Amino acid sequence: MVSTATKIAQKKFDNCIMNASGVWCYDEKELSALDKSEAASFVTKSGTLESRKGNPKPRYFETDLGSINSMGLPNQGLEYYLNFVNKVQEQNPNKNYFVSCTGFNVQEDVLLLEEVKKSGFKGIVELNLSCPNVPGKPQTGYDFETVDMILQTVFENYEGLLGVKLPPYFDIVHFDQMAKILNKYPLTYINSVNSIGNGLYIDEEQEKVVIKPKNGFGGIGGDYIKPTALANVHAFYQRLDSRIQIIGTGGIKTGRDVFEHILCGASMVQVGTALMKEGPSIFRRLTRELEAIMRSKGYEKLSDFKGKLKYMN
Ligand code: RRO
Repeated sequence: MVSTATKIAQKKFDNCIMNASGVWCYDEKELSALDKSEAASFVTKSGTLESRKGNPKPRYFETDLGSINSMGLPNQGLEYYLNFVNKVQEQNPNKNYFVSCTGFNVQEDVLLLEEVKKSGFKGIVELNLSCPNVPGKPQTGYDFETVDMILQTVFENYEGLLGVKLPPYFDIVHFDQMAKILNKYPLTYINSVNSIGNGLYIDEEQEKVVIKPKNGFGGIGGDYIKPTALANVHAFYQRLDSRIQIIGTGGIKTGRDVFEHILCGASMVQVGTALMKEGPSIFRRLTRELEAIMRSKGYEKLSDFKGKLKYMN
């Protein structure tokens, strides 16, 4: 018997595949569809203190190899997501859920987490430190001192289970520096990676950008980013204390991609662009494909291969 079950912070999930925040999680209708699918769980769109309309459309575009987006954090406000997830949690006491949130400064992060606490939410919070698309706001995850200060302040004020969504890093020194900061805090997990920020996709015939905000610059997802995502998952797997788990996100569209993320050290994986393209039925296909790979290799459970990437001598 092959099992794709996993645990995050001792909470059990009967599968290891779920949505990435921002995809199929904007409102109750989308979240309910995920809840009914074979996804292990769901995470909401990152909620802010007030609801937001986001950037002007078109703000998402699919390419053969992935996607580009500059959504600009459209969301219903954190309160909406907490109310919905708490309701779903009551109906499904054996499932575990994630709520994503993001403030525009550390004071807002603290207020958001107070709201989480007050709501009685029993799941896991994902603090998004890596939105690439709000004009004039740099990605927090690239400012190491600010990440350190935010985590210090957040953990002085919040005792629940909390992970962070990180941008991709591209330099070994940055993996070292960021891991040193992350290891100081009682994080439940890190999620690597958010989209690769500020790419540019061009319609060659029209000689024109394909999304309106920021003159066409946007976060890149899909096939383009799998090698970067795998590198980030594995770099942090090598450097983080084993108490901090890893959720792998980036370029997953087949069971093989899921397998590779887990081989690099992920305990759970999230699907963004491919979920957008295929819809929630993708979770059934990915699960069957992962099971087939595990069966063919004689693996029964994720721990048989998790983090066991081999190097050359
Ligand atoms: O809403 C967005 O534009 C967005 C966010 Br918050 C994020 O974290 N990652 C992304 O690719 N888009």
